[in-house]
Amino acid sequence: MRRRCAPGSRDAASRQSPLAARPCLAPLSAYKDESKRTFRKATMSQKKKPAKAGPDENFERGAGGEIHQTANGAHPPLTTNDGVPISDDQNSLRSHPRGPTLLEDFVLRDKITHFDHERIPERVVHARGSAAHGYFELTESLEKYTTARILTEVGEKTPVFTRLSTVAGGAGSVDTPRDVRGFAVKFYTKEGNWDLVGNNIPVFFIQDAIKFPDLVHSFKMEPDRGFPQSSTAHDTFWDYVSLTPESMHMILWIMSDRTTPRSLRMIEAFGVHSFRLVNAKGASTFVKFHWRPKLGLQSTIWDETVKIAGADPDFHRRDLFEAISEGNFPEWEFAVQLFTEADAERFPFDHLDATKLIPEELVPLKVIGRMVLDRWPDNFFAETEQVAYCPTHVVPGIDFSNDPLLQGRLFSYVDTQLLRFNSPNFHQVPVNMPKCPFANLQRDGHMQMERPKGRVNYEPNTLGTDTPRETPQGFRSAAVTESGEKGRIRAERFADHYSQARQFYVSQTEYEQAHIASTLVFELAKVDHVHIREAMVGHLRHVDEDLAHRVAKGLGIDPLPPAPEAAAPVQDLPPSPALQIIGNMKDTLEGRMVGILVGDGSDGARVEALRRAATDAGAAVKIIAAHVGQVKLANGKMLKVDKQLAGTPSVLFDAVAVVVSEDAAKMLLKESAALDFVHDAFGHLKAIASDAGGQALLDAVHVVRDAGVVDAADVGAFIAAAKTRQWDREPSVRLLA
Ligand code: HDE
Repeated sequence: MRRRCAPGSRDAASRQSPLAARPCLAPLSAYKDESKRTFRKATMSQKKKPAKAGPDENFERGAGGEIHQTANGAHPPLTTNDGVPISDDQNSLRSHPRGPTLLEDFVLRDKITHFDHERIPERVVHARGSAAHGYFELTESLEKYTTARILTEVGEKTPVFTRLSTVAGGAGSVDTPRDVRGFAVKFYTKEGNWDLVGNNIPVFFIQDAIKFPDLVHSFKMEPDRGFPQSSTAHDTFWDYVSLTPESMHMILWIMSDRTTPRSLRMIEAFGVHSFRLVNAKGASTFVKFHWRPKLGLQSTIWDETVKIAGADPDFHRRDLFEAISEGNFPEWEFAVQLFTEADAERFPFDHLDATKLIPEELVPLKVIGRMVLDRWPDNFFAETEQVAYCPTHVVPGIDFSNDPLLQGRLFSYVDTQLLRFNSPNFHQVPVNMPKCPFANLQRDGHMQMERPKGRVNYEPNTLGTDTPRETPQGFRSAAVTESGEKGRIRAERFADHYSQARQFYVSQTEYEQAHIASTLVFELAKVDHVHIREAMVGHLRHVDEDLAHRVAKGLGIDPLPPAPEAAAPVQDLPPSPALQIIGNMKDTLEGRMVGILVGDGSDGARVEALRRAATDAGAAVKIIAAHVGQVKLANGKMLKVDKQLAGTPSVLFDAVAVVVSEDAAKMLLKESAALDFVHDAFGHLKAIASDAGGQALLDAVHVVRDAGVVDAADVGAFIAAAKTRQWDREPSVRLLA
């Protein structure tokens, strides 16, 4: 069996290219004995002998000059999905060289059909996500409260797979819209999988699951025009919200900088609902779950966020990937708030209402463990896309509460996975499979991967000698007494829609309050219908009269519209500083990125001192210049350049330094990217270090010295300033509402 090529053409190609210095007729004997190998074996042999990077001698030219790769010891033969070796993967089967393609070409159809089916329906919400493997380690036992081994076996490391997502945009949308971030953790425990599917905001828009489709329809792109892709700044969202007072608390959170995180490694996350822990005696305690980032909270400023979206649409995914690849493993503390039914009775709100949080000042957080993400998935589709989280996945010792939002979620997620996978066997996809033994008598179905043996597929039975049986250690629901009148009724205590929104607002620093007010103006200014803007300002009057004034002024609304009637009196709850971002930031350069702009003639010693100090403080450092390659320093040495200025604006860094010779500065004054570099760093309240050359750029964009603009020679001052943002600078660079 020999492969045919167009007469004469191969010889012509061989004369031109060393690649083609191979016989015209490639013998299929290159595949000899390969037919006996299974695909799995071939893959294993590939692992043993890593493939050489780049072209090797196993390439040849085809009739049309195309490149064919041939099998050898390291590369297994290419086959169809049925294992048939393929001799030519570059040309479909034609009736003659210039003739139509033949329907019998099963190699073509095998490949194209599979390609046509490459996508599964993207998630209706949280479609864009990034994920990583890691582990959870328990540091304090909750034995008193639960039998769950993952919460009682101190020191045990439980594998996890964690997916972080935006909510509104599609799978291909940018990483940095103003949006909630999903935080879904699959714990592969010894007693089965536990999925804790949370968000980076501790409350939700609505109190009842029945409202979810309307909420989602309102914030996703508008159905007639197909935009905006991943933004709430449009009429339908605010129309819905203006008619849904229970969403006001969440609105305050999403208008804060919580929805513009600097990095997924720097977000706090929450299980949102109350769950129950059940102990060995069957007694249950309520629990709220919290994740706190080791690197502290850090957000970006809106103008910065907007520019990041253009500079790097994959900003968060890349950041997570690079951090994990470099061994800077993201880490979160795991904490719980525990309370009893009697405690809950005394709260000035109903904890079953997902629009309410329990302030830390009321029920303190107890840190009981940590999660470290230390391995990027091998394959995005197989793992990040196919992971299927379901809040129903709990283990013995953890149970649900009656939160009506959670109750609805218990139905929704499995239903969604059935659509996405078109199969009840999605638990057999490796990323979803429990790592503990599992067995039952469920059988068959689309894409069944298992081959159960024997004749017994039912229970109870007498015929099966090793069929699975119920166990006393199995899951038991908390024995809770339920009574009351059946009906479509919302509990009276759910009626307070404004008190915690007010508490959130008054708990913020003045900078954060200004950002909330400005974001509301920005979002509502994008709403065309004036009555919707006015309705929103009316709601804000219940939250804080000053906030309503600021937003009304920004929208040109005068006089203030009336506030709608509140269903319950608005309470003045005590401020909770734990709700701030600024209060939860850490003065650190750990996990941050510093950019140093250089050029030919830069002072090498100065660059090196800055680089070393930033690296020692835990930051990653990138050298930027007008071109990549190298620059020649003043001392004649060459310095490697990591990034090109035009594609690397300062929004990608937490602090920047400009160390350029005066000659280089003259050139850079003609480069808008260089001017934007310093102008934006200043506007985004970042630390800037500059030498005399750098000063010329600063002067050109009217950057004035302040605590965060320092001499490049003063490395200590730069590092100290780089660990935080210069909040006091903000009024001089931005007109906030
Ligand atoms: Fe979700 N949500 N959700 N959600 N949710 C989904 O499930 C749903 C809610 C959250 O990385 C979907 O597999 C309903 C609250 C995250 O794969 C879907 C309700 C919280 C993720 C679904 C809510 C979340 C989802 C879409 C109201 C925070 C991404 C794809 C009753 C506690 C998980 C999928 C991942 C995903 C339904 C409300 C978090 C449609 C009906 C509250 C992090 O099933």
